[in-house]
Formats: sequence, C-alpha cells, structure tokens
Amino acid sequence: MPANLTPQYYEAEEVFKKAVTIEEKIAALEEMLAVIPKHKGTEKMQADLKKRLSKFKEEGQRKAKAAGRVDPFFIEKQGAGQVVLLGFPNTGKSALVASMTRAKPKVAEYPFTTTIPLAGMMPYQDIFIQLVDTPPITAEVVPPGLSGTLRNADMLLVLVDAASDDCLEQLMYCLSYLKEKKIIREGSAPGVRGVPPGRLLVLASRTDLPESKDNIQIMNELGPGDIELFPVSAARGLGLEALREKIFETLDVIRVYTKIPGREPDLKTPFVLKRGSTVLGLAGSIHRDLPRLMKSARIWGSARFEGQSVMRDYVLQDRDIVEIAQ
Ligand SMILES: Nc1nc2c(ncn2[C@@H]2O[C@H](COP(=O)(O)OP(=O)(O)OP(=O)(O)O)[C@@H](O)[C@H]2O)c(=O)[nH]1
Ligand SMILES: [Mg+2]
Repeated sequence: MPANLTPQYYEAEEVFKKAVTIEEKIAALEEMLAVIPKHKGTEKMQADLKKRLSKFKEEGQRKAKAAGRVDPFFIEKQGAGQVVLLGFPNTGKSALVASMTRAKPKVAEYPFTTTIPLAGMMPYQDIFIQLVDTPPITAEVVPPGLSGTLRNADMLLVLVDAASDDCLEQLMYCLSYLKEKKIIREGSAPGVRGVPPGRLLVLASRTDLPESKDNIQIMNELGPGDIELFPVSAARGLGLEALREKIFETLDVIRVYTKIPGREPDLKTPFVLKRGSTVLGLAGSIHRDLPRLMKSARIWGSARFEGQSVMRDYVLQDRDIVEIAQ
C-alpha cells in the first residue's frame, strides 16, 4: 500500500536531517510521527519512527548520565500539573513564581537574571500545581534546552510586559516561536510531546503600572484575535487568585477522593485524574492490580443519589468520593 506522505512529513524529515543535538533530533522525529498519515500503508514507518525516537531518548539519558550531569532544563513533574512560564527578559516571570509558590527565584531589575529553570509548587485548594520559572527568550537568543522544557509541559503561561512599549512584539514573537518550534501542537500522536493550543494562557504582567492600560488595548486590537489576555500584577497581587483558578480549569483535571468500605472517606489527599477519567482509570492509579480485582464501586457526589452503585466505565467528576470494593 502506498504511504502517500505529505509535504509536512517531508518538511519534518528535512528538519531531522539537519538536526545537530539530540533534543533537536527527538523534536523532529516527534513531528514526523505527529504528521505522518495514519493508515495501513505507513504502519511500518510509524513503528520505525517510534523505535528511533526511543533510541534517541535513551541515548540522551545515557550521555547525560555518563557525563555525570543532570540536565537543568529537565524538570521532573510534580503535583497536579506542570505549568511552564515563557517570556522576554524582565517581564516578571520570577516575581510571579515567587508570589504564587514558596520558591525563591531571584527577582531583579536587570534583564537575564534567571539562567536555568526553577520549579515551585502553587497551592490550589487541596492540591499543588507545579509552576516552572524559566530564563528569558528574545528574538536574538533562546536558551538551549528551553524548547524541551516547554514541550514537556502540561500548560504554558506566556508573560508579556504590559508596561513595556514593545509588548506587542513580545506577544507576537513568543507565539510564533511556540508555533514554529512545534511546541504548541494540535491533537498529538502517542509518544509525541507538545502542548495543545487550549493549554496556553497569555498573561499581561505588571498591570499596576499606568502605561499598561493603553498597551493592553493595543495588544487586543493588533494582536491575534483569538488570544485572551489575562491581566496580573505580581507586585500588587492583582489577578493572582483568578489566575490560580484559571490554571486549574485549563489543566482540565479532576480531584477524586477515595473511601474504604465501612470507613470515612480520605478527604485530605485527592487523586488527580484527567477530566473524563472513569472508575476503572481511578482503580488503575490506586493500584496496578485493582482494575482486575475490583468487584463494585459506589459514588458520593456526581451520582443521582449518595452512595449509588456505578459501573466501571462511570465518568467521574471533580470532587467525587469513590468507594471501591474488591
Ligand atoms: N511594577 C511591577 N514591577 C514588577 C512586577 N513584577 C515584577 N516586577 C519587577 O520587574 C523586574 C523584573 O522582574 P523579574 O521577575 O526578575 O523578571 P523576569 O521575567 O524573571 O526576568 P528575567 O529573569 O531576566 O527573564 C524586577 O525589578 C521586578 O521587581 C509587577 O507586577 N509590577
Ligand atoms: Mg527571572
């Protein structure tokens, strides 16, 4: 069967041929895998791409280990989701992370203060969401390794300095960088990293400064129409509560509490699952063997009545309490 490869595929293949670093090669292979037409005629090619991808991933880890170094641009995920910041120098990325988490990134009035990513945990009600501060990008320089950090994220926050004359350039450049590097990616294939377009939020920062008002208007008029600007000021704490809420909503996760039959539910430590998860999915994240062993489940919260018995494909909602009997 003919493969009928598309121009996008050949383009991605060209990028792969020119790639120098392992991260670039991985990114290009991911792109090839994402755009390759998915039908019988390409099954072998898809399998081959997956094999090459995992070979490069392993090689990257092995090299880093052999060199005895930890990649500072790889931030291990923790909490209910990983949210990575992106922006030009001095847009207030570090100040925002400092004011929303207990991390202490350096905040200074000179540009390029942050040189490597730094993570902090942001409390949201009864869970924690990871925020990752990053070194800045400009039209001239992007820190090597940053694209990997961004591609791995569950959600991105682009910061533009609303008090700066070049806020519109900042906005346009960041968005085109994310698109060009394929960091933002519509519905991806398994094994391909990338952030879906709906998981991108643009923050207009430093809105306590008077010039921000006109600049926000300019960005709304001249920027891409489909982007909503979310105003914040880390210095004054403006918009931060709404931002926490927005981040939780955008991550599209639910919290589920579990209950052992005959006991009170554990309301302290929820399981965090993707929206749309079922009772079976919850069982799998409690224990590998539980999906096989579970006999019945009852729900308090979203079901018609409290303690209702439900099937294993029952779709859970945020704050449901689930009792699984085995
Ligand atoms: N007025 C005002 N100033 C702010 C705000 N947030 C940050 N700043 C100031 O802006 C400057 C830059 O802040 P940082 O948080 O270091 O900016 P950054 O984006 O991390 O900068 P780089 O690490 O260089 O990329 C500092 O002087 C901060 O005090 C804000 O909400 N309002
Ligand atoms: Mg910084």
